[in-house]
Amino acid sequence: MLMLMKHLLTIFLLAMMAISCRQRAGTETKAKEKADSLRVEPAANLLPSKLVAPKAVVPPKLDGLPDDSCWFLANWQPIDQNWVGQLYDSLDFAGRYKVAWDAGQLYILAQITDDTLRTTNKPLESYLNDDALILYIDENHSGGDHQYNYNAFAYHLRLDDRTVDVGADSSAHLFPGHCTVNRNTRGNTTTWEIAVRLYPDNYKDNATNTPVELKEGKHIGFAIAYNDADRGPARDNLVGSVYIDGDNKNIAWIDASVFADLLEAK
Ligand SMILES: [Ca+2]
Ligand SMILES: [Ca+2]
Ligand SMILES: [Ca+2]
Ligand SMILES: [Ca+2]
Repeated sequence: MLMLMKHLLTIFLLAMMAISCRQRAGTETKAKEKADSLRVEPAANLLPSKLVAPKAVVPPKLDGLPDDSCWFLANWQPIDQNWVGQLYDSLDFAGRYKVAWDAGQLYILAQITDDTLRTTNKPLESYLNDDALILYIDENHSGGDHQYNYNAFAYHLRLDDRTVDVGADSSAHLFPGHCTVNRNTRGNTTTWEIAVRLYPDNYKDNATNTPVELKEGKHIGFAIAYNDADRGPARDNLVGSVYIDGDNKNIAWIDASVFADLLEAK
């Protein structure tokens, strides 16, 4: 009899423990659901910017003139998101761009209105304080951190024809040969025509790196911005092509997740 009671008591205690565990698990699930519902995702993730780039059957002639056949196929996209700086007007800065591609390179046409063009002969020290067109390129559209690595590139195309990005050693470096650039300035408007080779995230400094081949249906992460320096010692504005949520909008040089999803179409 005593054995039977002990047995029943054991079963009762085990049943109570099981019920308690289930209740606790349920409470944890509810707490997680509540936390998930309260979490505000970056708008860039909720509403990812999407771009479609046509294939350039004939590569554009990089002469700063927008009369190539691929530019008639591509749509203008705005550069109108003020990531850094005070309000500006359309005399101070206005910008728009188009993108096309072929197997070898990505092509960008940018039309930039800027009231004062300024550069120095110190590309590595002053690349943030001089006028520059910046291309943000994430070859495999992985998103994520690219601050001090080559998960993505942020090419600062300068008016002195040099290209600067931050390297894996966290210092600014020149990246000759990655971008071919030509410009044509009339009045306050400069037309930039650029070809870019896309390097994969296993890019190595001081080594032979092979650019990837582009093809129809491939997605890359892409954004473009203009670093507008006019008369002060530092830049006045950094104006980009993608909406960035939150107070700190100067994150495209760090986080490739804010780039637009660019599809290489027919
Ligand atoms: Ca041209
Ligand atoms: Ca300006
Ligand atoms: Ca990447
Ligand atoms: Ca300027």
